[in-house]
Amino acid sequence: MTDRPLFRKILIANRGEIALRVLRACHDLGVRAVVAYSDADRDSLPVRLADEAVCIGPGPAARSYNNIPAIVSAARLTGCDALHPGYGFLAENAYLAEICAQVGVTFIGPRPETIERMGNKAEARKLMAAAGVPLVPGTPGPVESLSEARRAAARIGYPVLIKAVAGGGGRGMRVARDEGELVRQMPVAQSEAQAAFGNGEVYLERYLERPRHVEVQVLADEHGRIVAVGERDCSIQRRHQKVIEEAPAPNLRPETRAALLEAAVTGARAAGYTNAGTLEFLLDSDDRFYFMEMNTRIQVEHPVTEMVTGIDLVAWQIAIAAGQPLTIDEAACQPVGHAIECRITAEDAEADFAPGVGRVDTYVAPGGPGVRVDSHLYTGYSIPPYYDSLLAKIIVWGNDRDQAAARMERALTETVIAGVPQTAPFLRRLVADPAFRSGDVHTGLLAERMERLVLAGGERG
Ligand code: MV4
Repeated sequence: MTDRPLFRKILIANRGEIALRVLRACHDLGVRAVVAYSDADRDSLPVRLADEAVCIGPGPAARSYNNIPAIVSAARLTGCDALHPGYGFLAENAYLAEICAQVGVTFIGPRPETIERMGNKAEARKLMAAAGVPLVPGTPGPVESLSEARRAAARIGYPVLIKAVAGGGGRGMRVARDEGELVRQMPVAQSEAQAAFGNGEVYLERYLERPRHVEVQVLADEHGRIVAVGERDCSIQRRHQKVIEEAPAPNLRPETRAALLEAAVTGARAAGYTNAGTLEFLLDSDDRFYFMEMNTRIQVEHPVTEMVTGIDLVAWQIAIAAGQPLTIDEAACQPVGHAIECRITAEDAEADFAPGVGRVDTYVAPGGPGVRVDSHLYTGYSIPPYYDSLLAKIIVWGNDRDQAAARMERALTETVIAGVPQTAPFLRRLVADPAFRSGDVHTGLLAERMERLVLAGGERG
């Protein structure tokens, strides 16, 4: 990268650990940064460490972190020539990207049309199918009648999954294991979809039993160069929230991995993609993979990819947005060792993960060889009630998966977060669980092991 700063000043339109992560990338690159914050985040670490900070509104996100006029005004008034949206909030809002372009602020992300196109999940699937990226066998669009559903299910093969066209995040899905179940479940699924999403349309897919969630990180510059930086396994989820992520994906055959990364590059190219993005796939027990959706932002779990490649993904987001050419190749993306991330949240694992707020009376972060902590916590910090419950991401690196897991157990044991409920003790039991240690991970694992993980409650604290 060059001597001249990539940008004069970047507005960070986010909060918490990701605001801090982006701020650190700015400082590593020699770019000044302004943190846009809500009243509730006035005393936060990213505000304290920023070169400048600007208040954009009251605590509720609708009036601050999701308020496009307030954010774009903040960028203009502080003389920023670029904006980083982080993840969540407006990170995948095509209007924000469009308005930034109109007022001469570079949006650090893909083009507005790309965000829009990938945000429409049906259109994204169509585009990927046309590019030759595999999809789960299913109906191309909504099924109108019961007889159409029966014909389609017979062609797809049972079990089938009935999915709401307007659904997402796992909501509005029903399994039918035979034609009798299909006939019974179709009307239920349709009326549920109508009630939940205001759209009763459903489509069918072959139901994959206990699939894995494997996603591919891509970087694409504005000169046509696209690389797959590697894959992450994010199968350890609770109610569609990721809990543990790792790179590389364990027990993946080299030829499957190569085909997956190639499919991701093909998909990103077909989408005309630029900047950092992630293609999500489901992987079945026969190692077949199927495209699910594309995320047009930096993701929470990006550090595991950084730990095994040494590539700074956020710095590349900024460099790409400044028009720099991508100078990394497939060889630079070969993973070295293994990385695992645990998300510590302010939830009570013994009380069905009820969220808590309040003051962090003591915070002691883990450290030592191979440990990275991405967190905005400090002793005395008060968790505001308005936002998500993520407190800290512990990311560890090891020569292999066993060493990484052992280090994660150590790091979680060292971690002290007192005064609020927090999931570090739960995560330590999960990382120690033989089902996780086996590497035979899948999206049903956490639910299957939950009973023994929360019953081992004597180790709290
Ligand atoms: C599936 C599936 C099995 N078969 N589709 C859940 C969220 C949504 N975006 C896709 N999801 C699933 N789709 C077929 N045809 C299982 C899931 C699924 C899942 C996927 C990814 C990560 C965690 C999951 C947990 C339960 C179910």
